[in-house]
Amino acid sequence: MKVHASPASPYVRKVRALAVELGVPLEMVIADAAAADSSFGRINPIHRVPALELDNGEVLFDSPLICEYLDANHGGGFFPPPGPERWRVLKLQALGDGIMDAAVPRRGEVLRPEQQQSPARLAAYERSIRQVLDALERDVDGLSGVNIGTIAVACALGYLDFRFPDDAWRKGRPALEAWYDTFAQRPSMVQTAPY
Ligand SMILES: N[C@@H](CCC(=O)N[C@@H](CS)C(=O)NCC(=O)O)C(=O)O
Repeated sequence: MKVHASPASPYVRKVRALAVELGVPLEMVIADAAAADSSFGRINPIHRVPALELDNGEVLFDSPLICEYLDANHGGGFFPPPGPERWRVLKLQALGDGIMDAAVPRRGEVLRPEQQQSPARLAAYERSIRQVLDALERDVDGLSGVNIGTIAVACALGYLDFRFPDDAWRKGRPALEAWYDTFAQRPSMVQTAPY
């Protein structure tokens, strides 16, 4: 199996970290999802990474789907079965992905020439990130175990460190900081650090 990927993408990291946890070998193919020509559209018509190319040529995209596919076909355990624990873990994944959904376009916005940047959009991205971080700090006990939720949150925090080190997200959030410092030492996180 191949994952079409950018080594900086937190969504890609989530897939790769889960694959390491599951012990599934994944070949990483660097893709230019935003390429002006349409070549990547033959892999993923949405033009986003990650995209998982199966050995039979079929392609899956959107990181939650890819992660669930890997879990279902390679041992499982990172997506609980239907029931309260599953909804809790999927909600955690949504919070991690929510940070990514704000931080990735925020990065795009700050790369635009300054006079073209939208202060309102930047403020909205920053507010989402701040409020998710505050929610995680309030309910840090929910970050127990290793599952798709805790992996997603760790990848999101790693992306903030990578792209927005001046945010100092740890300030005022000691419980989240302590949790992340431990989780970030997992081999799945160390081996998938963004670059
Ligand atoms: N919901 C998607 C989001 C994926 C996504 O936004 N990936 C970014 C890279 S971090 C991308 O491919 N961007 C290319 C573009 O927007 O042109 C997922 O979970 O996989």
